[in-house]
Amino acid sequence: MINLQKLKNGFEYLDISNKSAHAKIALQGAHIFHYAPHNSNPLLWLSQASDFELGKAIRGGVPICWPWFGMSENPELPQHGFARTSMWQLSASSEIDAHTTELTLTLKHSKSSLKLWPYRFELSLHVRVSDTLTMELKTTNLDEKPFKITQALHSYFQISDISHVHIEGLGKSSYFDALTQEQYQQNGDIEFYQEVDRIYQGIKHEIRLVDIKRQIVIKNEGSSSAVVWNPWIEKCARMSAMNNDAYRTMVCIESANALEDAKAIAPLQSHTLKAYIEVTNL
Ligand code: TA6
Repeated sequence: MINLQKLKNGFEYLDISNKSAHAKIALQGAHIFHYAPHNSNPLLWLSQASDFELGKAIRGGVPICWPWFGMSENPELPQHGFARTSMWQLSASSEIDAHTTELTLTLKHSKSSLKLWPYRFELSLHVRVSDTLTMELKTTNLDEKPFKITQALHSYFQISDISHVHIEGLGKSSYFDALTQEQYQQNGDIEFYQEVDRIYQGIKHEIRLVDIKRQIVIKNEGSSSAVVWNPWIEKCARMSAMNNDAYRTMVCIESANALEDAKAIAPLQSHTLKAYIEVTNL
């Protein structure tokens, strides 16, 4: 079942339920802010202090960072681009079977987008809600000139506690550390003892977020970079829409095209970034 819901302030989202899972997707930002297969607690973390306000990104779920990840060269432009605060359209939906629902949300260039980024485009997010979650973010260049994008499906995952989790699958990758602005080599699993904000590069394998009772597996296509982020104590206290202890129950593993994994897209060509997320109970 797909229901359009509206909060008192006008904020609209799609409530999707089938025999395998429950999900919620805001029309602003095509932002998935809840996903729970029926055999598991929610996979996505959502801040208890999150604002559901028009023009402000939800803190949690899967913000879409596009057409740039992080800061643009022009510091006056919004961090992580404008897609996450733009209003998208539901362009297709289908209940494939009792266990599977598919939807497509679309964003096109507009007068306001052209002021921020001077290209005509179509961006679509195809979502498959079932016992796994699949997101396909397709960028099509509708302009006469080529353009280059960096992007991320900035997934916030719900965890039992930051001291109980580790990340497998990035053990042989190099990464750019956004905190020191230096390049390092990862050796072994990632554990968290301090703020982590890294762009892993040259990724060829699936990534596993291992918690006490479950493991979340992330498989990406059209991407060779992934961001791992936890703000830790001080940054968490400074962050908007985040309680002081929120860093304990979330970690971001973001399916990305960042740094040298940026994508140049020629006129009338497309690029698709795909993330496939599943949970297994341990
Ligand atoms: O992906 C990591 C990151 O770029 C961090 O540096 C960080 O502050 C964060 O995303 C959240 O950004 P936001 O713009 O949503 O506050």
